[in-house]
Amino acid sequence: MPTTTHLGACPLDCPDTCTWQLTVRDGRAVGLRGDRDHPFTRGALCGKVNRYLDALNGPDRLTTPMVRVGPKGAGPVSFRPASWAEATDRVAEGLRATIDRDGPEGILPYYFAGTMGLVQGGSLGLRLFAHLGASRLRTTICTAAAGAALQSLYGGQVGFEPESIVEARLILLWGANTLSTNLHQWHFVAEARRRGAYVVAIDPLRTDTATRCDEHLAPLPGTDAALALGLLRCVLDAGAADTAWLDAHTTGWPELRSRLAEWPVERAAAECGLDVAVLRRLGERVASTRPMAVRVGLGLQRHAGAGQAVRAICTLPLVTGDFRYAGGGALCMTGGHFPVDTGPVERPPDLPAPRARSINMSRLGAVLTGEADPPVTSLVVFDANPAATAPDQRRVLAGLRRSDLFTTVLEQRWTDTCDHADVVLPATMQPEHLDLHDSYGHHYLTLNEPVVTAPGEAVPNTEIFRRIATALGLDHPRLHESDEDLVRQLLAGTPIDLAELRERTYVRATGVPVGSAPYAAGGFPTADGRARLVDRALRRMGVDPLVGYTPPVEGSDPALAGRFPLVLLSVAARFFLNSTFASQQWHAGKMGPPRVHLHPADAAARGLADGDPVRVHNDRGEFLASVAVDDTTRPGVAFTHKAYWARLSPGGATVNAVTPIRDTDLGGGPTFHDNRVEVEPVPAAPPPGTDPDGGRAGAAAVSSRAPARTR
Ligand SMILES: Nc1nc2c(c(=O)[nH]1)N[C@H]1C(S)=C(S)[C@@H](COP(=O)(O)OP(=O)(O)OC[C@H]3O[C@@H](n4cnc5c(=O)[nH]c(N)nc54)[C@H](O)[C@@H]3O)O[C@H]1N2
Ligand SMILES: Nc1nc2c(c(=O)[nH]1)N[C@H]1C(S)=C(S)[C@@H](COP(=O)(O)OP(=O)(O)OC[C@H]3O[C@@H](n4cnc5c(=O)[nH]c(N)nc54)[C@H](O)[C@@H]3O)O[C@H]1N2
Ligand code: SF4
Ligand SMILES: [Mo]
Repeated sequence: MPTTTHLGACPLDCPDTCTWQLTVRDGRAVGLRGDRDHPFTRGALCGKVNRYLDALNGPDRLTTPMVRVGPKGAGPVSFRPASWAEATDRVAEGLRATIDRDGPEGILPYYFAGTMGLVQGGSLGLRLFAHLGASRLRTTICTAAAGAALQSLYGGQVGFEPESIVEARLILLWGANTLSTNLHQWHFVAEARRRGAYVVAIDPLRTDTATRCDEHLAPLPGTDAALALGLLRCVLDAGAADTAWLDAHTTGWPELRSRLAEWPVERAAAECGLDVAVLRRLGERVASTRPMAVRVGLGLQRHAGAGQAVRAICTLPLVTGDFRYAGGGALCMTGGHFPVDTGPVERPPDLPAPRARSINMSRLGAVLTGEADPPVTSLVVFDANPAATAPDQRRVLAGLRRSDLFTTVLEQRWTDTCDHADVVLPATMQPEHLDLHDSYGHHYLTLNEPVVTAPGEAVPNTEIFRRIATALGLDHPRLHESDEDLVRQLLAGTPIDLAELRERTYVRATGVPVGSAPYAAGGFPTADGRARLVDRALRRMGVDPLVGYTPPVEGSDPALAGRFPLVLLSVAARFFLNSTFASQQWHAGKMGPPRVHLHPADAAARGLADGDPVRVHNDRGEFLASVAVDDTTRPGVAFTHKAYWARLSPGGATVNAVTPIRDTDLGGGPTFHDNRVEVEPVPAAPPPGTDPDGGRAGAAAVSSRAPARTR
């Protein structure tokens, strides 16, 4: 049987957006590897995606529409298969009932980055919901705080060119677990190091990445802005502020310089729980080493003061003048460099779309349990699994179980969210559909074409939305355009054409060459080209216009600390991608059951030994895990991994049972890590595997002796 190979894009929510090479035999994918020629992928995929075919070819793919015939929340037993016609008629009926009773704003589309593709990720679905007048979703769950901070400071999601980091002499990996979440960036960091760069990790946890750096600083969670202000003070005191560059290319340096008078190194160190000498030594290094590259992670923004934190961190290289040099400056996300404008594709000017309210996705649990007026009575979920990933899970699940809520879920496999649906519609996976990908970690645009046969009746999201439009009797041509039409429209404002992309699969899509210093002479995408250390527009949002420090809320609350002494971080898992893969046998086996890592002092204070089953709880809820006792964290700080599935977890709850619904200072992002808990032993219970839904008894299932470090 002939085999063929095809290049395509990894669709997952990861900054690396790899180009992969798929081997296909008889319409079925039989091999997958990284493209050797791609400058960022460099021939390798990550461990989790090396096993992507398990998920693609797995027996758990959804192959037919399903409609609910039993109670909500009971799982697949409550459903029966249905034809596409019956299922989409039901969806149309549900949406119409909401429109008639509550108005179109009673409909809420809930979606995120299950695929990063610009076609399957939003496009036609957003058109349909805009045309209906449905509530608009503010997609805040990941990058809202950093996005707002970067918009304010630099005028957009821009920074140094990531491959150029090889030129840097000092690299700060700030709140970034590069080896786990941005693997392909590591090659360029390692190359810089070979050329003599000094690499520092700034992370409350001693991650694998931190252990591979020259130095690791472990600040208290949520105190990064104080750390950045302390470092800025060192730079000022050393006479190393690049005042000529600041005068020419920024606004607000005189005000910031005055503010630094309030930030002696001693104050900053005390706020961050760091040794003064350590902070001062890093400050001296920052003052004296050019170029410096600050690679900012996304995880550090899940704190109350995240907006100010990202502003302060990204101010550091402005003051040192590092944007003068190739490989110098800061980089959090590269999206702002891409020429693709999704706006006209999501809201074509010739498609009528009434004004509608916006709803913050990070508040889903509150929105579904009373916060929205008029209420949301129709929810359409795609490219997301909120039952596992949204904060305050108890409220999310209570909302999803409302009998007056009509929920449609588009999915590839049965998730916790599907458990609560009225209709589940089977969607294709990446090798089965057409898509176009920009990236938030490099500068290449990638095309992905369908090369294998979808299982059963699964179709792309776009086709599902076309079918729903038809069932609603909506025949505007904009709602029925093909995926190829959509790709052409996405490319319209760019110099790239589809024929070229078809030939080459990926092209460098920005005007920023490798080895360049794009902001050496300012030219930031602000109105006047200057970076804004002061931004008066922030006053209206109740945020200090000047770069400063917003302390954590729960993290620094002494009363709460009495009852819930531990700050709990829930970080990315190496073998999952958010909740994707958490139901796959190989991936779940690599991660093991949920664990909560404690410093030996915190474990001893609670009489806990490695492997003990525990209950992690606060006023919002609880979840079960086993304890890992190691020195990867500091006293008072615990951590676990995000995005296990409730249904597959002991006690039927995950870490999001304890995380809060509370907005970040800027952008309305979630504050998963600004979260206090207590950890206590649970009694030994029946042998593992007896009853996965059996409440606390299930804790035995997680009582495994865990290896010390697993990230
Ligand atoms: N393997 C894998 N890769 C992923 C993902 C995944 O789930 N698994 N998720 C993808 C997604 S959606 C995202 S958003 C990115 C996230 O990418 P990262 O930001 O790299 O990942 P996180 O683990 O969320 O956070 C990074 C580090 O920030 C640290 N941190 C937490 N709070 C603070 C703080 O207050 N200050 C500082 N300095 N550090 C802090 C955490 O301890 C953690 O080690 O990764 C993407 N890549
Ligand atoms: N406690 C805690 N929780 C967190 C975080 C944290 O740090 N701590 N991090 C947050 C972050 S950074 C993020 S980005 C969110 C992510 O939250 P979600 O966006 O909900 O991420 P996933 O869990 O990966 O869910 C993606 C779903 O989309 C589906 N999917 C993929 N491709 C397609 C497609 O083409 N069509 C359809 N219909 N479905 C598709 C996948 O099967 C998967 O179930 O989670 C957040 N949750
Ligand atoms: S998840 Fe990230 S690192 Fe892994 S293959 Fe996909 S893009 Fe590459
Ligand atoms: Mo994310």
